[in-house]
Formats: sequence, C-alpha cells, structure tokens
Amino acid sequence: MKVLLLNPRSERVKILRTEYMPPLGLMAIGAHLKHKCPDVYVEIVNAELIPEIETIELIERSNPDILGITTTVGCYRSALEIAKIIKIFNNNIIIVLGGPYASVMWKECLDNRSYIDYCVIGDGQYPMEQLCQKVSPNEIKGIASRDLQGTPSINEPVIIELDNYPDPDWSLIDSQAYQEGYNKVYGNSDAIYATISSQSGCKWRISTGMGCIFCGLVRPSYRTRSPERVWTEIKNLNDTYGCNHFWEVSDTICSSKEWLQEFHRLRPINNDFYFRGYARASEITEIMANYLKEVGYNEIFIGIESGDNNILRNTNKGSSDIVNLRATKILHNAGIKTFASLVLGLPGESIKSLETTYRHVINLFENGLNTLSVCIFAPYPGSRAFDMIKNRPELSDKYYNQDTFDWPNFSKEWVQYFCECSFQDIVNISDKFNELPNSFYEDNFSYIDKVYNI
Ligand code: B12
Ligand code: SF4
Repeated sequence: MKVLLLNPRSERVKILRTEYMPPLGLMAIGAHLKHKCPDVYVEIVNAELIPEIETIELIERSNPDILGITTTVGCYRSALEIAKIIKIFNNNIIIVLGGPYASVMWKECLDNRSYIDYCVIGDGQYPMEQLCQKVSPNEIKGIASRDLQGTPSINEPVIIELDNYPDPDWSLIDSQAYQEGYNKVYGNSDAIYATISSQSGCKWRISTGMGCIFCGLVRPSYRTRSPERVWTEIKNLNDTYGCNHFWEVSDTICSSKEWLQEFHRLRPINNDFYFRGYARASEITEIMANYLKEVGYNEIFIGIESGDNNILRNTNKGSSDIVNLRATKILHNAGIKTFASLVLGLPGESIKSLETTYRHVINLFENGLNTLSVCIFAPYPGSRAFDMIKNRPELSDKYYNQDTFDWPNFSKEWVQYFCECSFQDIVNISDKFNELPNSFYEDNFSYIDKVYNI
C-alpha cells in the first residue's frame, strides 16, 4: 500500500513564509502511518517547491493507492484541480481531502466534487490509518463520505490526546530546501530552523463558542502535548539536524499558565534555543513574558486587529487598546520583539475607527512595537463572519451549497453589508499604514491569473 500526501500550490501571487514552512500536519500524519502501518509506504510532495507540471508527473509516476491532500482557503482550488486530473488518470486512487478548509466545507465539497472520495474532519492520523487498514469509511470516526443515495454525511471525530501521536517525521521532507528558504528571508547563517506545534485549539474560541469573529480554525478542544515531549522533540531536532531556532505554530502559546510554567521549568540548563510564536494580548503578563524570555522566545506575534474598542467588541476579540498597549510594553521590557497584525474591515469599521486604529498603531510603535502587518478582511469558512455573510438574505441563494468563492469580491460584499465605510476607504488607509517604517501589507487579494479546471 502506498500513500502520497500532497501540499498543493498556493493560489495567491505571494504567500509569505511558504518557502520555509514545511507541511507539519502532513509530516505528523506520515509519522503516524509509518508507526502504525509499517507496510505502508508514505511520501510527501510539496507543490510549492516544484514546477506545477512536475507535481502531476510525480503523482502519476508514484501511482499511490491513497492520495491525501491538505486544504486551506489559500489552496483549495489547486487541490481540486490536481484531484480531478489524478482521478481521470486512475479511477482507483482513493482521494482524501483534509486540513482546515475540508474540515469545515466537507458537505459542500462532497456535494459538488464527485472526484473527491472522502473528507477528513480534524486530526488526520487515525482516519488515514484506518483507511490504510481498509476499514469501511462509514465506520471511521472523523470521515465524511457519501451514503448510498450520494448524500454526504459525517462520522464525528473523536478527540485524541496529542501525546498519543508520534512527533512529525522530518525524514519525509527535504529539510535542507526549507532551510535555504529560511536563510533567503532571514539571512541568518547561525539559525538552523524548524517548526513545532505543542498545542492545538484556543481556549478563547472554545469558552466563547465562536472566538474572534474572523477565526477560521475550528478545533473542538484545547489540547497540549506534555512539556517533556516537546523538549524531547526539540532536542531530537537539534541532535539530528542541528536545529536551534523554532517557530512554534500553536494558536496561542500562553493559553495555559501551568503549561508554560512547566515548559519553563524543564528548559535545558545551558539553553541556547530560540523561539517565536503566537499569543493573545490579554494573556501577556509580566510573569508570562518572563517565562517566555527565559525559555528563549525572541519574538511574539499578536493579533491586535484594531485600535478601536467598538470594533474589538464587535469582533469578540476579548481585548482593548489598553490591553494591546500593555502587552506590547511588557514584551518590550522583557526584551521580546512584538509583531502585531491588523485586520481592516471588521464589523462596524468606519473612517473614524480606521483613524483611531492608525493613532493606536503609532502609539504602539512609540512603546516598543517592532513590526506591523496589515491585511484587509476576508471572511473565511469556519468563522462566524463567514456564516453572517453567507446567510445574509440578499446573498443566501447565491452562496447556497457553494464550496469555492471569489474572495476579493466576497470581501467587498462583506464591507458593503457590515462596514460603515467603503472598500476604497479601507484600501486608502491600508496604503497609509504601509508607509510606516517596519510595516507591510499582507496581500489577501492578488491571485495567480488562472482558470481552475475543477
Ligand atoms: C504554519 C501555518 C501556515 C504556513 C503553512 C506551511 C505549510 N506548508 O503547512 C504558511 C505560513 C505558509 C501559511 C500560509 C497560509 N495560511 Co496558514 N497557518 C499556519 C498555522 C499557524 C499552523 C499550521 C500547522 O502546521 N499546524 C500544526 C499541524 C500539526 O496541524 P494541521 O496543519 O492543522 O494538520 C492536522 C489536521 O488539520 C489534519 N490535516 C491537515 N492536512 C491534512 C491532509 C489530509 C489528507 C488529512 C487526512 C488530514 C489533514 O491532520 C493534521 C494532523 O493532525 C495555522 C494555524 C494553526 N495553529 O493550525 C494557520 C492556518 C492553517 N493558515 C490559514 C491561512 C488563512 C493561511 C493563508 C491563506 C494566509 C494568507 N493570508 O495568505 C496562507 C495559505 C497558504 C496555502 N498554501 O494555502 C488558516 C486557514 C483557515 C482556513 N479555513 O482555511 C489557519 C487555520 C489560521 C487561522 N487561524 O485561520 N500558513
Ligand atoms: S483568532 Fe486566535 S485568539 Fe481568536 S479565536 Fe482564533 S485562535 Fe483564538
């Protein structure tokens, strides 16, 4: 049995960080399959790193029994296009989609795309193991399939403790290729870099039922790996590849004070590892910043989103201008860089709120903020905002059962119905942010000019 796991090519013109962020989810599934099904041959292909035509040739040459493709909002149509070509090439290849997009859009996907056999919701490890063991899909938890009438239905996933999974398998990728991508961006020859994930889920999203209104990551529970396991993974990556800089991709690293305290307590005596990762502003206290610093964190990403408290309330962000400022000052005093991101066009956005946000950002820069990224809001599947726009009476027929979207247009419609300014006002102010030093525009709207045959 052969399984090929594919990270499809991004549909955007420029995606930050793709050249050095390996597909950790696929490496985790690959590790699990190698551990549980030793007879299964697993390979990972990252279409971001090879010319488009070669991806198809590689898959056809491999001719796997199962093709598993990861999906996000940035590569779903690329995933479908490859799946369709491969299904025509060999109808017997089982095609499975997983990842954040398919986890939410499984019903629409199975309704509209006959060449997709199954969608996996949430963790891919056990569903893929069971598919390899030829368990009937309608008995596999976490799989969505079609019934005899062709109607999609889902077998709800079970929540598995993260320590029950093996660490992602780095031997399945060419780690050197990602290191070269990292050096190209950071030019830091001392840094041998890896990504790790120690936690899954966000307490804020779970406790409030929806989290931030724009959040497209549906995870039913907050889970952590044990701090011992994470340090062991770090030391293994250091022993095997010399890794010393780690990008921690958990949704927020400060969700649990107890976890961070224990991770801090177990740090190596001569700790010369460096980390960067994500946190919520409201979770940053002096104590947490001190733990982070002593563990080796030198940069924290914070979604500040807006500087206007009404907008932050409408967004259910659970923070305020004061909280953002406090977090920036605390991190600065602890010697940790702050990388803040803004989202323009959140519910209720107006020229006044955009100006308030601009002043807030200037204040943050004066108080220790290091870098700012700015993007214009696009309501993605899995978020409350996506449901709000899709279910708008004027639009519900248009978007009924649709699995692909014209995102720039979708964003414009969002602004029309949920903001108090025009799309052009938002574009104008984003240009003004872009002129600030250490600020850059994260372009959500420039897509590769291509018609997808899906
Ligand atoms: C690292 C990261 C990236 C890296 C990706 C590197 C890579 N090749 O994987 C980079 C920086 C390139 C990136 C880019 C983008 N990202 Co990103 N990214 C993340 C982040 C922070 C971590 C992902 C990760 O590694 N998690 C850890 C692993 C272990 O979990 P996992 O990937 O979810 O995989 C598990 C399951 O999802 C499932 N699974 C995954 N794939 C598959 C495939 C199969 C076949 C199966 C069965 C199961 C399965 O099993 C895995 C193991 O349990 C997540 C947020 C998060 N905390 O997860 C956002 C996230 C995935 N990104 C997101 C977005 C929006 C983007 C961009 C569109 C951003 C932009 N403005 O351009 C681009 C799109 C890129 C693209 N090509 O599609 C969204 C996706 C939302 C959605 N509904 O689609 C997320 C969820 C952030 C969020 N909170 O909204 N991203
Ligand atoms: S955007 Fe971040 S803080 Fe907000 S609900 Fe999602 S993971 Fe949690």
